[in-house]
Amino acid sequence: MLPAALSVITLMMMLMISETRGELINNVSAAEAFLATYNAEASQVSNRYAEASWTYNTNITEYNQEIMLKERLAADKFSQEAAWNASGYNLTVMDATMRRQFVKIMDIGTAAQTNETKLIHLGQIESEMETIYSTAKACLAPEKCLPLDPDLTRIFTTSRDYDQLIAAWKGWRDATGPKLKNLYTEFVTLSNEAVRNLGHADLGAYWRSRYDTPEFEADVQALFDQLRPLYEHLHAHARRRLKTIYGKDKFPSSGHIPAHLLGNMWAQQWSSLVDEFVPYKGKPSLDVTPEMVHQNYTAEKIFHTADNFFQSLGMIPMPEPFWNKSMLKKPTDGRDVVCHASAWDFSNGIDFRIKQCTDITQQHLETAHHEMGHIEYYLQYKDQPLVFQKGANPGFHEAVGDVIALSVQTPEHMKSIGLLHSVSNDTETDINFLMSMALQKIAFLPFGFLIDQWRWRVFSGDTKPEQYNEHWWNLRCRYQGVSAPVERSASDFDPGAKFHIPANTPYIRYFVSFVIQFQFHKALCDKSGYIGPLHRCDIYNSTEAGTALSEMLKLGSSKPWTDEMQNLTGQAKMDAQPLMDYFKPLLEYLRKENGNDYGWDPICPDLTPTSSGRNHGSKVSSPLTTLLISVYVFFVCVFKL
Ligand code: X8Z
Ligand code: ZN
Repeated sequence: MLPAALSVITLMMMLMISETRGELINNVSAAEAFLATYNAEASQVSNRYAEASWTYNTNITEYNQEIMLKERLAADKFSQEAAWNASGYNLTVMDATMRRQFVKIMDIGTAAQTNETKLIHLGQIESEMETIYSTAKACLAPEKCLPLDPDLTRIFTTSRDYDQLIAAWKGWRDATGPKLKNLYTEFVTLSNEAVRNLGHADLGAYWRSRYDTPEFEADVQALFDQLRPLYEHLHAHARRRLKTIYGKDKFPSSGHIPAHLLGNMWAQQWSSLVDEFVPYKGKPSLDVTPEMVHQNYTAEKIFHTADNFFQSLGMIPMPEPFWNKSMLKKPTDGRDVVCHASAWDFSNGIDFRIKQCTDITQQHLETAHHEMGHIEYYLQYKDQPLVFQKGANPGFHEAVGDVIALSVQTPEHMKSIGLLHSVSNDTETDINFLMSMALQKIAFLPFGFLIDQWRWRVFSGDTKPEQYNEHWWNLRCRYQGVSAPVERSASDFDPGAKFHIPANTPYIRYFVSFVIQFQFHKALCDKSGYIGPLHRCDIYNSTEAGTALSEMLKLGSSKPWTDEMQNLTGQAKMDAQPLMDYFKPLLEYLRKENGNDYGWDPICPDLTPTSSGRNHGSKVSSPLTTLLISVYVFFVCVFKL
């Protein structure tokens, strides 16, 4: 009988690969020897690819791209061969841990493209897209072309000039999307073809398989629906405040917020508008950026602050090579680099690095903790077999640093590290603080949810290339309640203006992380002995919390994530309740403030020049709405209802 832990996909993989094989190897000692050799060789292959990729990421040149692609091909071929060899072993005679390793060795993703020309081409397309994104500059005027980091980002965080923000918003999309669209279409075809060799329906199905949950799509949809009221009420508050800054005439009657007004290139997190959005403006500011600048914070100091927190929990300090080899600042020697922050594991147990174009801001302080969370995970699971050197699921990896940052950002903690001067203990300060956290955490939810809603449909073929941009905006309008500030067309490719699309990084992991990090936070606060409202908990110095977190991180992906969730939190499922509990006082405040003034039309406003007024759109734009109104008018006129 086959063990229950073998998924359908695994079985298909085994069948497809072993179709042409003879007898399977039943000898468990031989399987053990295979794993030992695999681990040693795979670490070396992975290390070489990581080195070449780092060189390219920190110095984008054609030459470095070529070397990186050579190593990627070597790694892909190694994976193919290992998968083939692993498929010769009989999984049914193994214990669960050994079998789990074999299954993971066979699950090689797009490396399963057996046509070498296509495999090489896929690598080229992916690196080409990353180069286009990371070297793009938005031209705000003929002589004024600016990179995303730090220039355009600074415009978004500091400018309140409606037209300048439009120029930056449109300029960035013009500089990225159109150059990426055809490459992306080709990328979709090639990657789908590759993962179909493993029995996955398409690349989206392959990505979702990392969560090992048959109902994963329904689960995330249910979480999103549960959290939707929080976002709707935050959105209404933001819209009201923005109308006072920019004027009501700049807002469509559909209820959407123009996407360039939320302090962020993608309207994904609204923290830079905290001073505009706090309910009680008379209280001291919670934005610590000016204080960081005043105290001459450096990138190094930011990362030492983060390291200090991990150490206070008794967790593993950043090792020496981290401090010597990381790229913590954007180079000033004219080199092009991939500025989007990332954390690197060189698969040799000693070399771990962060690459971040750190700016001295509160947001970068938070990102530094986020990235260091990845490194802490790498350090904790470094002694696991290579295939288990991964997060329990991708959302777990994204959550580690954020959990730490939830404590760091409490006003009491900020005061203890000298970044806030006074912290009063009143309800108004509390609500202001919750608003600042909501701009980071709640504002993000629909964005984190929708990116892969879009991609899953692109990969499945439901969304065709000519519908890419239209479907993107359908989701942005429906879920985020934001609309394009200028007319868009099918030749635009606005998803390409967000790093994770050209870089091919799955995104639902962040939505998952934003939910489960509150589950983790609650569990760790309990372990630390904290009693009180969740949003005021700071686990600093709690070795009980640190030990519990380390125990989980050490396991890597060796156990199902549900077991790890159960161990830490006492329940096996993703659960939005701790997030709801954290923000409960804010939701109560917002419900009162908003009354019935919240929500938006799910359909995008009409932006064509013929529609009434500039950027006004209309709430009655859908044919269905028009029909309903006509029927209503008919009944009113005829029957005098
Ligand atoms: O990409 C990231 C991290 C690297 S894993 C900086 N994040 C997402 C984003 O920037 O879009 C963290 C939050 C969401
Ligand atoms: Zn991350």
